[in-house]
This record gives sequence, structure tokens and C-alpha cells, in this order.
Amino acid sequence: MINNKKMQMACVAAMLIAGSQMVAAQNKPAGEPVRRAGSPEEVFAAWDKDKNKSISLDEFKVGWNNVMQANAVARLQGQFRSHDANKSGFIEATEFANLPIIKQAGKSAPMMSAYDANGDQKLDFKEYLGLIETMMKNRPQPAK
Ligand SMILES: [Ca+2]
Ligand SMILES: [Ca+2]
Repeated sequence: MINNKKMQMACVAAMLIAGSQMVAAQNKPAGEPVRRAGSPEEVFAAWDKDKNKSISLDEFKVGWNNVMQANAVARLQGQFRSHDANKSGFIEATEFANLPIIKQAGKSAPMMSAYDANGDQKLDFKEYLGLIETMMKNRPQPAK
């Protein structure tokens, strides 16, 4: 039996984390619209899928995973922006060459065109995500 009170405390903690992340995102001079941070009631209601006014472990897991995912995306968005030296909203060829992940790969680095899905000679955030995902997967595992 899961202690409901404990679970609610955990939810509150998660909401605080989510809220602070959203506030942090708002402080960045971003071109894209920032999602409005919901009130605790709204977040709770969104997590409480069966609307029984309590968050079950399963509901918590779903909500928590969403928060974690949102955090990861927010982090990657921050990276994307910091690599977008000319603030064009895209990673162009010169910026691509300067990506740490590309520099580290050296000779084995992929061509930008491999990730330029729409062929406009630059990477938007979605294309950049594809690059990061592949590079993380293909990264040689550190020797133990
Ligand atoms: Ca750019
Ligand atoms: Ca593109």
C-alpha cells in the first residue's frame, strides 16, 4: 500500500522542479514561445488521469517521465541556442563544424547533410535532435 501523503509530497516536489525549469526557460532570451507554467492545481489535474483527486503510482510515473523528458528537451534547446552563434534559429555549416560533439568525433564525424532532413543546408532543432540522438548512440563506450 502506497502512502498517499508521501506520494503527494513527491508530486509537489516534481511540480516545483517543473515550475522552476519553466521559469528558467522564460529567463532566456528565446525567440520561441515558452509554455506557460501551470498552477499546482492544473498540474495535479493533468497528472490525475482518472480524476479521483489522488495521484497513483502509475499516474505519477507518467507525469514524472514527462517532466524528465521536458527537462532533457529544455537542456538540449539551451545547447542548440548556444551553438547557434549567429542566432538564426538554425545550425549552419560553420556552426555545425564547431559543435563539440562533431569536433570530438574528428575524422569520423558525419556530414551535416546526413541530418539535414529537409535539405535546406542548415539544421533546425528537430534535425539537431536527430544528430544528438545518433551521436549519443554511436559514441564509443568508455573502457572499463
Ligand atoms: Ca545559426
Ligand atoms: Ca534543415
